[in-house]
Amino acid sequence: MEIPVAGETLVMEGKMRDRFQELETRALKDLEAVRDAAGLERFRVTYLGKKGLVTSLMRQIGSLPADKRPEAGRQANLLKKKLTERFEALRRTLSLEAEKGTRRIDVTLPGRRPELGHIHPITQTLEEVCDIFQRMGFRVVKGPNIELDYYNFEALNIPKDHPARDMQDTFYISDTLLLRTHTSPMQVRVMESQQPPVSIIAPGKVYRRDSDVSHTPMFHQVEGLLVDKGVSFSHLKGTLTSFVHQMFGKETGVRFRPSFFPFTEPSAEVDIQCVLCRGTGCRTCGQTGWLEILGSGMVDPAVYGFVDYDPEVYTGFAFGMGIERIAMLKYGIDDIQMFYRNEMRFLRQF
Ligand code: 2NL
Repeated sequence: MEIPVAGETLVMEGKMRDRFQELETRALKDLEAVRDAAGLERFRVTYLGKKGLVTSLMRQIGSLPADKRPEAGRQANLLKKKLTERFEALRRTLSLEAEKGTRRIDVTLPGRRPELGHIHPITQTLEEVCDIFQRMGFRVVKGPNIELDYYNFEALNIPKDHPARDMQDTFYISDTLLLRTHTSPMQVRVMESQQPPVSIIAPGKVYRRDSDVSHTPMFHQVEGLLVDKGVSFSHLKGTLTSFVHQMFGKETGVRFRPSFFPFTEPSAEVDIQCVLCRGTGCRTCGQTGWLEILGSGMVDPAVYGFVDYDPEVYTGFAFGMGIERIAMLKYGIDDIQMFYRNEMRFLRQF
């Protein structure tokens, strides 16, 4: 570019004024072409910096005749002020535009929702099981987690020396108090308080001294009891088959396998066709094609003796299931401890 060279002797006022005019025109044209911070800085160095063109032109004023200097000085100051103002104005505009690019708000985006709490998968499963039985006419009863030894064991035909009472399995609080190991005690309390007909389910927490990959010291159970005149094993089969079909789908196969419980006779365990391999055999079902999901049986007449029901008049069936196990099968989870690690990434999925 054509620039007035520092040190060149300028004698004529007219020539000096032309140079100011020429510099201003060029500077404003250059400034107009500036698009970003880098261009702005180049402009500042070229014109306004210590070694810039405006400064160098100002230095030349000293070599003018004394009577021309004041006017030339005024011109120079005006030029510097004008360019500085335009430069600052453009700098503000550019920095606003840069900010727009990074901090622009897109008002069309959906808002960020606050994370809501939700029902734990075990509670969801517990409620689903209860809903199914409630629709079949069972009434929900709840009771204390700390129970009398009498309701938890004695009245359920589990006498003092029975292996199920082992210190290994039960959290005892005192000689007579314990953390309930099943929810049956509540059903005994109901039978004690009313004569048949009775049809109830007892959901809730139960406790056993067990903790490993397949056991937690606290887990959830739903137990059911139905006592009336003329209740038979076919009522048990029909009720539990209907439950399985509602819980796992009506195409799911069901089988009843002889078993033993101290409080039922006869007793049966209920298996469902493996939900993973659909009965062909896999790791989860131990190649059998079947999964055990609940225990059941006809209420042992010995139990009626404790609650003053006449075993010659009434019969009934009862069942019990672990909710963690049902939830694991339903959602395909292979580690029971997952339910109690409180990992949000796990829990959020339900
Ligand atoms: C299981 C097996 C069962 C019962 C629970 C019961 C309750 C009363 C009388 C008779 Cl009051 N029986 N409950 C009966 C059979 C099996 O549970 O595997 N639970 C997880």
